[in-house]
Amino acid sequence: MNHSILALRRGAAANAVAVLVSAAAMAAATQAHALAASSYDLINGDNSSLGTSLRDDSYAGGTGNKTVPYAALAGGLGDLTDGAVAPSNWNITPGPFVGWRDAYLPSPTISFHFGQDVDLAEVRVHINKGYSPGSVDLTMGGTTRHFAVDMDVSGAANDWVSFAGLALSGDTLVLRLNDRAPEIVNGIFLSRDWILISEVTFDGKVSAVPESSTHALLLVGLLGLGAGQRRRAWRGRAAVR
Ligand SMILES: [Ca+2]
Ligand SMILES: [Ca+2]
Repeated sequence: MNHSILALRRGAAANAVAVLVSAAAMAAATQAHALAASSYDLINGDNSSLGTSLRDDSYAGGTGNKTVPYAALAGGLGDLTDGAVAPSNWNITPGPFVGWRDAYLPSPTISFHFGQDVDLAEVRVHINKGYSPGSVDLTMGGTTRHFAVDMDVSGAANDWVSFAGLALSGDTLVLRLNDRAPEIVNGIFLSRDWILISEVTFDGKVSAVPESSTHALLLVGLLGLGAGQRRRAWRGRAAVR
């Protein structure tokens, strides 16, 4: 009688461990973290009025000529995902920026590919504050989220804007940077005739798959615990005899 209670307690403990293992595995799979795009497509940036490059200078791994303004670039990665954020204004550090003139491309659209289905929670865009879009549209899996962009233009030239609470799922994100009308801010005329950005980052997780390897591993773990319980229960009975 005593050993069967003991075995039962051991079984309960093993089940508790299994539940903990399961919760830990689920948490690891479901927590949002930085997601990397596998490639992106865009219309290349332009050269500045100073003749410096506001093109996607580091674009590689895809098709299109990165040295030609407004050339179609596809299938590669470049300035927008290289981890480098413009440290200063475009006339001092033009290289990190990709910029488009509204006379040629007022609302540039960039398609980011993830290579698998992801659940996207947040997108951050690093922007030159004097040349920001008026708003953005984020489209994924047939759903579009619209956000106004309102950046304080005082202080440093660059900052980032977070678009959070997206709850978008799919394998491709289309980011549309909408044209901004000229305006006067704090008595300063802002022509808004360019949009300049230097980096785009993503937060989310890979979408859940029904037959995941995590579940298969958990099943193996549970079977192993069951075998251990049976062995211990048998040893308990042998010792009492
Ligand atoms: Ca960058
Ligand atoms: Ca550049």
